[in-house]
Formats: sequence, structure tokens, C-alpha cells
Amino acid sequence: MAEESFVYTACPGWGDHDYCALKTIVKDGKIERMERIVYSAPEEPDGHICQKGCLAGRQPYDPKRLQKPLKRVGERGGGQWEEISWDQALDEIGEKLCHVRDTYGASSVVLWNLGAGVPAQYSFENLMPFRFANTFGVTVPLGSIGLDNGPFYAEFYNAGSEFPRTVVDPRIMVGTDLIYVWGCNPIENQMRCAQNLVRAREAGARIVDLGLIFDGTAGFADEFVGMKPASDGYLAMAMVSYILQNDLQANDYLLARSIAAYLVDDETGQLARDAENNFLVWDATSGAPVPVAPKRGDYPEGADVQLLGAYQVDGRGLTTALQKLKDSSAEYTFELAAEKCGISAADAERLARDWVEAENAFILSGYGLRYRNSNETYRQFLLLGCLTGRLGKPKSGVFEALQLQSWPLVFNDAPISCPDGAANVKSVPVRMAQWFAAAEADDSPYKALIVCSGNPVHQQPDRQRWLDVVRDMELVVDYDVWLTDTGEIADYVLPDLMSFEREDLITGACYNHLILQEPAIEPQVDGHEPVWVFSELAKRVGLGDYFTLSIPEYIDIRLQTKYPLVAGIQPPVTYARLKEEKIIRAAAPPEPKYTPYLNPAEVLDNETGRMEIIYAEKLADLGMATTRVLEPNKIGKSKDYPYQLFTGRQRFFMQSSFTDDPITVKLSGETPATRLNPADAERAGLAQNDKVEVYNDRGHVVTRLDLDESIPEGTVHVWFGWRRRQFEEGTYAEITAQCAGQDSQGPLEDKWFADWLAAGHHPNPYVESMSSLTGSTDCYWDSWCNIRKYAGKEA
Ligand SMILES: Nc1nc2c(c(=O)[nH]1)N[C@H]1C(S)=C(S)[C@@H](COP(=O)(O)OP(=O)(O)OC[C@H]3O[C@@H](n4cnc5c(=O)[nH]c(N)nc54)[C@H](O)[C@@H]3O)O[C@H]1N2
Ligand SMILES: Nc1nc2c(c(=O)[nH]1)N[C@H]1C(S)=C(S)[C@@H](COP(=O)(O)OP(=O)(O)OC[C@H]3O[C@@H](n4cnc5c(=O)[nH]c(N)nc54)[C@H](O)[C@@H]3O)O[C@H]1N2
Ligand code: SF4
Ligand SMILES: [Mo]
Repeated sequence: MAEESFVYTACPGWGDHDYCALKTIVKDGKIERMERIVYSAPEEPDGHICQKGCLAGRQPYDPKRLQKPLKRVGERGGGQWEEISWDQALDEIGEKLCHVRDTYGASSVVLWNLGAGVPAQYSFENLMPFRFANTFGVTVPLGSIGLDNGPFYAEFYNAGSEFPRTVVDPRIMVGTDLIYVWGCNPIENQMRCAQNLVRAREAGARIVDLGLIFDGTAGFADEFVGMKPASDGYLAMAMVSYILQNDLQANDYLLARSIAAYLVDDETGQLARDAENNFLVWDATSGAPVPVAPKRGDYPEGADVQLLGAYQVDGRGLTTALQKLKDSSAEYTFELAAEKCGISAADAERLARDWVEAENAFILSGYGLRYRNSNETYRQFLLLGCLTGRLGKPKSGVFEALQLQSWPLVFNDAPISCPDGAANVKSVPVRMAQWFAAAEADDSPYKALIVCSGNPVHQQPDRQRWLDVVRDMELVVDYDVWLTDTGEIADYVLPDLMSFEREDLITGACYNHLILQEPAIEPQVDGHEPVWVFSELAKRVGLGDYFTLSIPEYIDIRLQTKYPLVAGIQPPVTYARLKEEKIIRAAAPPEPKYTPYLNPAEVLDNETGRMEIIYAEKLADLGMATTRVLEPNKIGKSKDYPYQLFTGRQRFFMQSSFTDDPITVKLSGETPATRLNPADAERAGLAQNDKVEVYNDRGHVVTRLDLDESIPEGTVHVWFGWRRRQFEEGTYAEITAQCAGQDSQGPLEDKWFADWLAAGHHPNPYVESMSSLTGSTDCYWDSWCNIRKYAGKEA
């Protein structure tokens, strides 16, 4: 009998911000099963696997996988394909790329690469397209819509930087007293977070879910608070106001770590500075402003620094930042919150009181808030953490981004993605709204589109826009494992290998470990991994000299990082050592676990060096220095389309992956459904299993109807993930709110992008990955629609 052996693999369900490495058990050259990894101490208990991970080992054998390169026959999108050889595919694509480049310029080629859903993120699936893009000179649309932007905005205007602040170790929740799960669904979607929520509850935490639909997390929680969509800011601000009006804020913490005491010039809205450009605070002893030493320096010796107060000096009004916030938040009452959020004022007050009074508490948010106003909501969550002294306090905190990791490990990737140096990168970044504007014009400068990872035609709102944009292109290529909605409209579809068949360095959440991904099985299809594909393509467009290294050589470059947690490993970690040992612990401390704001003496990356969440002077010109509640864009604003369209994530799908496996499809109900509250259905004259059409002015989707009380009145729900061809007609991507455009990019987002560049960042996501998340709003669910019985296709 053959022996079992194992290798480590990045889970194909990677990308839920829950990047597990898994143990793949192999027997007779086939995947036998998937298991969790048992890490070395002290992370030994933390390896994790979920329902999708357990099923992942089936995927390589799925007959629906792309088997060979495909070339379109007939109309684009007509569904007719011819199987061709890799040589033919690469020769033809290479020739067309050369033609387009020589006729219209290199930037007429657009490359779409969205790391979100491809294992192992920021590894060869990103590094190779980046290397190609940066030497060829393609256009890079900043895919910054629907990409989890809000938390990054909030962190930027608090700390001046977002990475690695948006990284959190879910294990730090264990031992806390109270958790507000606010606007996310970790029990179904963030499985390692779920593991630690369970541990936290076993250790005594009370869990309150503030959500829209009654989802798995609501069922798990001790209490569910049903919120109206996009209303959360009203509750958060009422809590802020409650804290400040009742003088419940953490004064010592605010003085030490934030700019709460800094004086604001009433006239300009900017922080007051003296002639030496020092920030000022009010000293009650001398009754005068006194300077703060630069960069989170000390307050003057003996000064009685005031956190609250408004003063006049030579006719100039000076008010402390905290006083500004206290004044501007006063309008947010529990009564207003009750009206806007659809909860009772008594409940709102109780939630505020409990948040203040709990010894230790977390706000656990994620990416469930996708509304025009959500960037500010994330700022408000952070504010609640800051005012109560909970950012960086053990057993307390605010998780916004759910970018689950332990200590982030940083590799030496720049020489790979930017072989000529960051200053000589040839690719051209363009913000999404501007990209669409140009691409939709009659004289579009864009002639070719290459999609290396991601499924934009499915995942981006307003699908029709993509169809219009590619219609006149001369070349569309999709490189994927499956035939996706994007692949359907391509000219060539190239099969990638799955992580089970590729060698790679696993980055991301390996709980302080470095892991080598080794192929578990022989390739099951005639596919190729990205190092081979881009090296071969490069040869055909005259860039072959840039692509001569092998996978082990690239991995060795990556490991030559100066980042201390990797550089400090003894003996030094190399590809050869990883090959020998498979898994090596980083030089991370056993304790504490990583959490943002952990170091109380940290000088933050902004001008003051302190938390600025209380008052962001950069936003003063837009009236947003102190946060306030903005309105959603679409919800509740149309007579014709009275419902919100909510298309959130589904527990058995990983976005548009896992939608091909018959088991996950079956677990998901076999066919897509529209879910509606029975009361809404009754008013609309609709019944269970009716065939319904959900529609707006741009398109429609037709499904069976499922009446479900877990959906609140006013919301129409369709799970995200199903492919277009799994619907009877249409798809939700036809009707999600149009962005990029006015919906996602306005003066506030433009300011964010400009401020972020002014802080010294690179605008190109293929140089600095964060740029694709900067400068826009996430508004997928800020969508309106109507619903009716389906009458059949119009003649
Ligand atoms: N199984 C699975 N897991 C995934 C993914 C997947 O496709 N499948 N996708 C991954 C990705 S890329 C991401 S970004 C994450 C997202 O994961 P989460 O951050 O957990 O986001 P969602 O699951 O979409 O959360 C939506 C929840 O937010 C609530 N919600 C919606 N609108 C509002 C509102 O206005 N107010 C409040 N308070 N709550 C609201 C709803 O009740 C809903 O259950 O999931 C990741 N995990
Ligand atoms: N309506 C609606 N739209 C949304 C969202 C929503 O909740 N509702 N969520 C938004 C969010 S938060 C996100 S992050 C985006 C996600 O958007 P995308 O990242 O575009 O999500 P996917 O559709 O899963 O695309 C990932 C693609 O990578 C492919 N893939 C998987 N493994 C491999 C591999 O090994 N190699 C290669 N080459 N390809 C591979 C998958 O088959 C899939 O086609 O969607 C956004 N859009
Ligand atoms: S949580 Fe995500 S990455 Fe981890 S096993 Fe499940 S699907 Fe895979
Ligand atoms: Mo996401």
C-alpha cells in the first residue's frame, strides 16, 4: 500500500482576508485530504481549516477546469471556443501585443491584476504580472472600487499610514469582555476570526452583532441589533457624543497618544502652530498656548495641558481638537440614532454605556459596510476606540479591516516587481473613474486588456460598462483556472495551474511562519504557472532578458529582505533551507501578539506623530476635520427603485471561486435565489418560489424567490459569487451601483488620494500595492432596485 506524504499549499479559498496555508495529504499521486497545519510553538494551536478548505482538494480534478488554452471562434462572448497549443496562444498574443504597442503605444495595453482572490497573494501571481507590466509599460487601472477601502481611509487620517495597521491578529480577542461585531459576518466569512470569536466567548466575552441581515454571526451572537443599511454612523456618533458630553473619555491616554489637546485655529481650521512651526496646546497655569516639541514630543515641563476648552489670544480663536469634536458631535443624539438606524433610543444608549463601562472591549468590523458614506463610518469606529483608550490596549481594540495575520512578514520584492528600480517603472497608473471615462470615449486609447488575476466583469459593478469598453478592443486575454464571466468575453483564455501544482513562497497569514509551497500533484491540465507564462510571453515581445530566473532563484531574492523578523532568522533562511525544512518560524516574539498601536511610545507616520482621528486638519477645507455622518448615495432616494440591492458574500463560495464544485453549489441551494422579507413580498404580491426579476435602469437578474425573515424589509438580497451562466437571465453585476464615477470618487476621495501621494507614496499599485485602495469609496451595496414577477422575455 502506498504511503501518505504531505506538502504545504496556499488554500484556493485564499482571499477572504483569511489566508490559510494548509497541509495537503497525498497518496498514490492524488490528493487524499486537506488538513490544518500544526505550527511550531507558540502558534501550535492556531493552524486552521474551514469547510471550504476541506473541500479545496477536490478542485484540481474538476472537469470544469480550463484544460487547454482557448481561442475564441466567432463573436466575442458567443461562447464558441477552439482549443489551441500554448505555442500558438503565446505566439498570437505576443504578435498582437507587439502590433498594438507599435501602433498605439505600450500604454494602450491594459493589465488587470487584483491580488484579492489568488493564492498565495503577493507572490508569483502578482510579482510576474508586475514585472511584465513595469517593463512593458502597460496601463494599470487603480482597481480601487469595491476593494475594502474604508478602513484604509480611516487609518490614513488617523496615523498617516495604513499598512500594517490594518493587519490584525484575531487571537488577541481572547480574554476580552465585550465584542461588537459591527458590519461584518466573520462566522461565515472570516473563519480564523470565527475560531477566535468562539474562543473569546468560551473565555467569557459577550458578543453583540450589529448587522443588516440575520446572518450566521447574528445566530452565533448573544444579541443581534438589526441596523438599517448605511445608518451605522448615526449610532457611532451618538456613542461618541455620549462619551464626550458625559466626560467619560480616557483623558490620560488621549493626552499621551492623540492630538486631543492640540489647539485648532478657529478661522483656518488648521492646527495652530507657533513661529517655529510647533503645534500648540493650552496651559491653564500660564493661561497661554505653549508649544509641543516636534514629532510627538513632550508637552512643556509643568504645563497644565487642557483637553477641552476654547480660548482667545489677540483676537484669534483657539479651540482644542477634542472640544471641536465635542461641539460637532453634540447633534448626534440617541433619538436621532434610533430614527436613522431603526433601533430604540434605549438600546442605543445601552450600547454606548456598555462600550464605555466594559473593562476590555473590541469593535470588530470588516468589509460589510460598502456604502458611499462608509469611509467615515470606519473613521467613527476608530474614534470610539481612541476616545476610550482602547487602541493598542491589551484585550481591547478596534478591528476594521480584518486583514488577518500575525506579525506581517515583509519580503524583498522590489527587485522582482521593479527590475529597473521604482523610479524607472514604465507602467502607467490611472484612477478607475478616469480610466472608464477614457475607455468609454469613442476614441478610447485602450486597445488590449490582459486579466491575470481577478474577475472584473463579474466583480465590478455595472457589468455593461465592461462589455462596452472591451467591445472595440483588439485583444482580450484572461489567465485563470476557470472559465469566468471575464473569460467568457475574452479572445484567449489561458489555464493557470492551481496552487496544488505550483511552487511558491507562501506569504500572508502563516502565524509567524515562512512556508514553501511545493507541488502536491502533477498538473491535471495543460496549464502553466506565471513564472513560465510571463517568461515565455516576454520573449515574444522583446523583454526576454528580464525573465531568465527560475522559481528558486526568485524565492532567494525575496528572502534577502532587511525586514528584521525574516532577516533575524538563524541560520539565515534560503530556498535550500526551506526546501529541506518546508516551514520555518520567523524571528517573531512569542508575546505579545501583533496588534496595531501596540507600542505606546510609537511615533506615528503623520506630521504630529500622534493619533489624529479626533481632528484631521487635512480634511478641514472639506468640512470633514471632525468626522460626521454622510448620506448614502442611492438607498432610499428613488421612488422607482425603492429597495436596497444587497449582494454580500456567501459562506460556501469564495467570491466567484468554488462556484464550479457541485458540492458547494448544492450546499448553496443548487441555483441562485433572490431573498426577500415576507412582508415586502406580500405587499408586492409575490410568493415563495415565484420567478422574479430584480431590476433597475441598467439591467436585471432573474431567479426564483425565497421568502426569508432574515432579510430586513426594504432589502433585496442575492448572494455574491454565482456566475452569470448560473442565473436564468442577467446577473446582479448588471444592476450594482455604477462606479467608478460620481458614486465612488468625489472631492473627499480626490483629497485622500492627493494627501496620500503628498505623504510620499507611489501612485502605482505595481510599485506600492496600497495605491489601488486609495482615493475612492466602496459602494456596491449602495444600490437600488425594484422587484416584480418575471413576465418572460420581451418579444
Ligand atoms: N465564504 C466567503 N468568505 C469570504 C468571501 C467570500 O466570497 N466567501 N470574500 C472575502 C472578502 S474579499 C471580503 S472583503 C470579506 C468580507 O467579509 P465581511 O467583512 O464579513 O463582509 P460580508 O460578509 O459581506 O458582511 C456583510 C455583513 O455585513 C452586514 N451589513 C451589510 N450592510 C450593513 C450595514 O449597513 N450596517 C451594518 N451594521 N451591517 C451591514 C450584513 O448583515 C452582512 O451579513 O469576506 C471574505 N470572506
Ligand atoms: N456584487 C458584489 N460585488 C463585489 C463584492 C460583493 O460582495 N458583491 N465584493 C467585492 C470585493 S470585497 C472584492 S475583494 C472583489 C473580489 O473580486 P475578484 O478578486 O475579482 O474576485 P473573484 O471573482 O473571486 O476573482 C478571483 C479570480 O481569480 C481566479 N483564481 C483563483 N485561483 C487562481 C489561481 O491560482 N491562478 C489564477 N490565475 N487565477 C485564480 C478565480 O477563478 C477568480 O476568477 O469583489 C468585489 N465585488
Ligand atoms: S478560511 Fe479561507 S483560506 Fe482558510 S481554509 Fe477556509 S477557505 Fe481556505
Ligand atoms: Mo474583499
